[in-house]
Amino acid sequence: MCLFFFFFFFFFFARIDLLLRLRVCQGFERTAKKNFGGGNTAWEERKLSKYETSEIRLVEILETLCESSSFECNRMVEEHEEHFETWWFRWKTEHPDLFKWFCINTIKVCCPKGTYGPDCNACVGGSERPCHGNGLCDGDGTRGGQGTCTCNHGYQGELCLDCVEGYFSEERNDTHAICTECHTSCKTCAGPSNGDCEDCKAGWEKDQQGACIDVDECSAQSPPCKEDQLCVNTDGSYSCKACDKACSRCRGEGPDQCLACAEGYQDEDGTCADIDECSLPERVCPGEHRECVNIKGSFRCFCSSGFEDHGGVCLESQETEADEADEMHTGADSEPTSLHTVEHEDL
Ligand SMILES: *[C@@H]1O[C@H](CO)[C@@H](O)[C@H](O)[C@H]1NC(C)=O
Ligand SMILES: [Ca+2]
Repeated sequence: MCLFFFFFFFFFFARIDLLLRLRVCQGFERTAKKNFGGGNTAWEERKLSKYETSEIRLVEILETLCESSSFECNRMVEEHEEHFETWWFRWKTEHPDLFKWFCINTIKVCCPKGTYGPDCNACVGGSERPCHGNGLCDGDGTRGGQGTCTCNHGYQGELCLDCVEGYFSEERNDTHAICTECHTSCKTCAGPSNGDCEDCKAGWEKDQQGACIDVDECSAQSPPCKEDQLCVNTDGSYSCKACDKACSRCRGEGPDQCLACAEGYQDEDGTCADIDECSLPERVCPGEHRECVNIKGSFRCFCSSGFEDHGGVCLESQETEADEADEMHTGADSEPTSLHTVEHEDL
């Protein structure tokens, strides 16, 4: 009869339902422990009184087993009310752990910790320390899964006793393994320091003592950055930073670290400074009614107030004053830029 119930249960209820029950049961474990022992001494002390062993008390407790919002949990408790009654009046002294009695042994939706599958077999590595303490057992505590291990970071192998590349074995026997990360400079290693590297990672090389040290890419024969960039060496790598815009080549940050000045700048006491083209003896904005504005690294030409550009010539404006500002043009590159914008640019 019991066997019949077992098969009925497993073959006539959908698998989804089983997963749902498992979830409910796992949540149920906490409340069951809280209400029925697992160190609940208050209950232990009071359980001999008439009230504490009464059906009224059972009903009260069943009402607190589920969150009122959990439809699935309440449905399951209702569905198995008889089981709870049986346990309450017959088994709770012998099997005080309701979760174990109900979820694992009676309705069989869970397995004890460290076991998995329909028959609650021990996980790989044993039920005491599944995966030798270095991984997760597939299906642990459920009636499903394969019992195989997904190893924690740093560990590998069916038994999670081997170290992955970049980790070394600190301790190892048939049942215990501790894998520790190598020094950041090592690709593979036998110990924790950079002197314990077997191979260096890219960006590191062995020194005369055999320890992995940073490669200074910036001092190489042909440095890796562009001509107008500053090369910055870092541990295991390097970076390229744009030089100050006053420099065309540089040895550091700032306009005083230029090796050569950029166009529109000139050396003044060791610093590359902007050239004020507008104050050069030679006029850079030729033509009548044309004015010059100096900007950093360059300059702009535009027609004077009340004039506008017509094919490179500044002619008296025919439009109202309000429009004039918008209509003013720059000279040399003849980009339509208003005076307003020019005045704010880098000045
Ligand atoms: C393996 O190592 C662990 C931890 O060092 C130790 O507790 C255990 O007894 C060892 N087992 C064997 C078989 O040597
Ligand atoms: Ca480097």
